[in-house]
Amino acid sequence: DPALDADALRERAVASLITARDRTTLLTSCVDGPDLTAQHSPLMSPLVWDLAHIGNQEEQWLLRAVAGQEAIRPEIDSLYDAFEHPRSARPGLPLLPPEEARRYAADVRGRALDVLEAAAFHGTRLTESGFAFGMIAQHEQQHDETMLITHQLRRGPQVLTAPDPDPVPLFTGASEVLVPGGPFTMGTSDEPWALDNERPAHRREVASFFIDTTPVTNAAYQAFIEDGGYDESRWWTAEGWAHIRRNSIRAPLFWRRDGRQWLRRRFGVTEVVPPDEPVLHVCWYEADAYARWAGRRLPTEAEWEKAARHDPAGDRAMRYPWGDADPGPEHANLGQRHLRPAPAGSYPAGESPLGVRQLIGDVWEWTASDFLPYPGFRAFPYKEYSEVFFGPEYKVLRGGSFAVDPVACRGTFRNWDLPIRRQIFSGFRTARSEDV
Ligand code: AVJ
Ligand code: FE
Repeated sequence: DPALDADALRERAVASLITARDRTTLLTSCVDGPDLTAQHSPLMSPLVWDLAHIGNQEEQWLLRAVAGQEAIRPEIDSLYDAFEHPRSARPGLPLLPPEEARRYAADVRGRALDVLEAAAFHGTRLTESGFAFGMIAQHEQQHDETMLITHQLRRGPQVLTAPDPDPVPLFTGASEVLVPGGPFTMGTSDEPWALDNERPAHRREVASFFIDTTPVTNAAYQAFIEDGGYDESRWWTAEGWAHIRRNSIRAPLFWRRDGRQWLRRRFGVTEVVPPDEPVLHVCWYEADAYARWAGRRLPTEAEWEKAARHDPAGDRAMRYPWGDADPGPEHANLGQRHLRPAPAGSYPAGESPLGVRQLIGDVWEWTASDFLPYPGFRAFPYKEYSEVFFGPEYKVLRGGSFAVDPVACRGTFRNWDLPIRRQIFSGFRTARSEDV
């Protein structure tokens, strides 16, 4: 019944937009005005920029592109165009002050819900299955992750709290599994809200390889540090070695040595680095060097996706490691429900058929691969989402972090960043070829 489908899509779109706005509201109301307009790091926008940018993107896509409405405030478009002004320059712009930014985003949202109420979910690629609404919910959630990064970089007392993940017994399963070689289906052509870079589905040949059953832990990473990992150029690529020397990098971001132990700052609180938790805030160069030190390597993006989606029993590409069901709290640490990764070995209900855990949630996982288009890629609906970033400068991250909402996380979802970046919620797992 197509009418029922439309109701279900409308409900899903409304719920996704509301969940995103609740998160945005929390992240922009837990600090006061000066903290919203301040720049907490040159790597980040002022929070008040993200807030109005969220509203502006929603206005451009849901009100203007989908519904054909006139611009509410055409003069502000350029202020919130990410390509016109680098993040470091945004505090100097005549941005909407916090109250005005809030009102603007709320005004757009009110009108967008009216558009959604009347929307048909077919006819154009933008409205097919509610794509534009899903895209905008994902966009807001991506900025909610960005704003959480800003909160992590901000100096000052704790303003955000969340319960810790449930403790689990120390993981004692196999440390790696063999993923048998052969073709699998990478990417998707039928996930309605998948973004352009995840498309289309295509066959890939992947040789047999071993992959870690859990992300690399702080304890394992500390062993690399204690073994002099940051002092030996042989573990590093030439660029990686130059980068860590030039910037005196000797540990993950936010870590500080205190006698014999490591401390880290996390959302305004200093704590002992928890040994069993996946390592967080490492750049691609650090992940790559650790893997080489361990006699291993980072998985390629195709290997990661095969480990996460391939069902060897049915030669079928699943939406998630556990199957096709939407992520629930039993599957993965997503949605800023917790403000830290869960211990390695958590979420047995979320493991893949071969027994790989925590592929989804907890930490973004660096892969060996550059961010490139799939065969048959078509930019949609705008080149600036993915296409302008394709090339060797950006490395792909997979799987999402604790800060990512389920709406913006799938077995096919692709994230990317520069190999020097580590303010992001990034970790990794390692792999090795079968014949090595
Ligand atoms: C996909 C996370 C790299 O934050 O730069 C937000 C997402 N694109 N607004 C980013 C995005 C436009 C993007 N990443
Ligand atoms: Fe954006």
